Amino acid sequence: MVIASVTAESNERISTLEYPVVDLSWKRGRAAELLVRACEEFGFVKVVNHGVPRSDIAKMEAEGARFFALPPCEKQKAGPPTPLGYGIRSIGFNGDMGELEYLLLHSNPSYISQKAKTICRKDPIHFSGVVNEYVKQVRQLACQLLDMVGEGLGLQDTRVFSRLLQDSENDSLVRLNHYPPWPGSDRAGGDADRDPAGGKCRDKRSGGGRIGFGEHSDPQILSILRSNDVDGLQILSAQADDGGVWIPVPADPVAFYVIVGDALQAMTNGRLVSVRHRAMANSCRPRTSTVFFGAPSPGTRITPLPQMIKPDAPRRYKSFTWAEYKKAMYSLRLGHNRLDLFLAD
Ligand code: GA4
Repeated sequence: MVIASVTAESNERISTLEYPVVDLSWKRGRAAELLVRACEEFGFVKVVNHGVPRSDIAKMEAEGARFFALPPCEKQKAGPPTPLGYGIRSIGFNGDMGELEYLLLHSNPSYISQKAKTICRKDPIHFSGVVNEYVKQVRQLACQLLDMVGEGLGLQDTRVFSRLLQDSENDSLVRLNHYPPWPGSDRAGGDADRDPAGGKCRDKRSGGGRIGFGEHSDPQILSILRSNDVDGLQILSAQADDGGVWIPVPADPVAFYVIVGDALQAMTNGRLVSVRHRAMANSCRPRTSTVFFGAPSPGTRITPLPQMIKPDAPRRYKSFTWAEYKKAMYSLRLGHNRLDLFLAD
């Protein structure tokens, strides 16, 4: 695994932090091994040479930009979030707030074509075509990565994870986020400010600042994220001494970022970890991101795979359905460690 490093500045210190990168043009066995290591150590990996056509990415980005540029009253027609739909600042049902607006959609084509009528009234067929193609490509990437995880873990049934995302009843979602520019970012005391040398806008890499989407883990199996060229994503590295350090992950619009979700942590009996992460909204330029959340069908039972339970790795989680997990997550705050509710006795 290639380890990329970033230098983070905060008021207290300057440190070099690392995150893993896997190139899908590497030999499959080697890439699978390194992918598993990244998911064990970080629960996160940047993936390059992923094979998703640039044109599909560009079309999806253009649809997001078109929607978020609409007047507020037009965007509201696709809301309020139930949790699906258009939302602004409010996240979930329990008072979580962030500096963003978003479209949260089910990945099912019939849902998308229905919802497209409120999102893109001029050409709903074009909108749903673009989203469906993007979802198809990114789901394929998620399945390829999950098969590699199955191989890297040495499972006999290497498709055990990807099958869940291919189920016709799968509950996968797609989310378009728009983090507005921060007008305060050029003022003294702002977390992002003007570069004194060039007068250009720059992002500071860590420390305080404006939260776009607060600290959380993703509940699903695997999330596939990409963004425009504006920084903001941070992952929490578990460190024994100070309870974790925020690692800023520099934006790379041609890469995808892979995030292990709670369901994959449970199925691997804690061997792969669902990474806590957040999005900062510190830049004087708008940040946009698109996330595919790969989830099983509501009735699927999430349970540690028997091969993952060993004398030195006793069973850590109870068995629960995805519907039960969703019920729990929507009754809790964003930052809750919800998987802890399902620890084995
Ligand atoms: C976090 C990951 C995904 O964005 C999401 C979020 C969901 C929502 O925005 O509706 C949740 C959050 C996320 C976890 C806890 C609950 C549900 C907001 C919230 C407070 C779409 C998801 O699946 O879980």
